[in-house]
Amino acid sequence: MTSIAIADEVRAALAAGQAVVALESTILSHGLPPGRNRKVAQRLESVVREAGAVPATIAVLDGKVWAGLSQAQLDRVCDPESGLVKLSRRDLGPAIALGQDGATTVAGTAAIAHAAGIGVFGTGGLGGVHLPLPGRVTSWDVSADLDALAETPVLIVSSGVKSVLDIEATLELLETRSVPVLGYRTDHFPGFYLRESEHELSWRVDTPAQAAKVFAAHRQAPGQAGVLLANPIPAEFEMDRELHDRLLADGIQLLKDQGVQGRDVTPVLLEHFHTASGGVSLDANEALVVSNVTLAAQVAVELAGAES
Ligand code: PSU
Ligand code: MN
Repeated sequence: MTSIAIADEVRAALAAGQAVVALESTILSHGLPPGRNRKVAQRLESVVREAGAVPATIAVLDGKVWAGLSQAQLDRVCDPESGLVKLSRRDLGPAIALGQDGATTVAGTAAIAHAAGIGVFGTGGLGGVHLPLPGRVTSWDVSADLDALAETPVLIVSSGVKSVLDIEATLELLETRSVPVLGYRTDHFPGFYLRESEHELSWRVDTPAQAAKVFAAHRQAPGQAGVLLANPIPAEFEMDRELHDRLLADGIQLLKDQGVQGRDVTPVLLEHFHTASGGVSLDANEALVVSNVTLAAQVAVELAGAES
């Protein structure tokens, strides 16, 4: 792996065996509107600190990979004028070689976090398996987030996958790729804007300490896979199911009408939800990512305590 510029505070925490939490930047640059994204960036770093861990937001700036960003760097990531590209794991080489600015997805962030020695990562929604295009039986749009999870021994906290995805296929693939999925205080896989999907999970944990214990044992077991800790959106921010289903149906139609494909699908769909719901989905998105990042920090603190 290329050299990573690790912020001083992050480096010191890692050297001392203290808790560190990786945060992605695509949710900031491509998942949330300008202005709001900067506030969320600040809030995520604050909740990590309040839980006793050090935040390491990950991005590529001027072709350099960063783990831990300054305030000015966060400004840059959140400014649409900066024109950051969305970087999945495969895009890291080109972005570095060509000296570009880019925001890392879950796949890109997980790879960099692991290379930097950071084991825990909190985010909003994980990429997954898309529904097939009209006329097709299977979809070839499968997020590289799933492969990254299968090949990177990190623990990722998320509230499930976006509602436009095929949840059943996503969970099947995670099973095939030997990624354990733990429900946090739930027996069902969460539905991102909704607390529950109909899909049952094999494993459940009820405390950060239990999650840390599972992750520690998992790392000792054979294989390189990560762990997915699935944390439902806080109850008071769960979206009304009817509104959700209507936005989803309209969103899918919009993607079809505009011929949106590939890496643009997620940002276009999120933007549709945010505008068409009058900001309800935006509040939901912020609440769930704050909750996930808080839980990630609590798990990281437990892990650091167990290892010291
Ligand atoms: N889901 C969200 N918000 C996001 C993303 C997903 O609700 O911002 C971002 C994450 O960075 C995730 C990426 O890793 O989209 C997945 O994109 P794709 O499906 O193109 O792999
Ligand atoms: Mn995709």
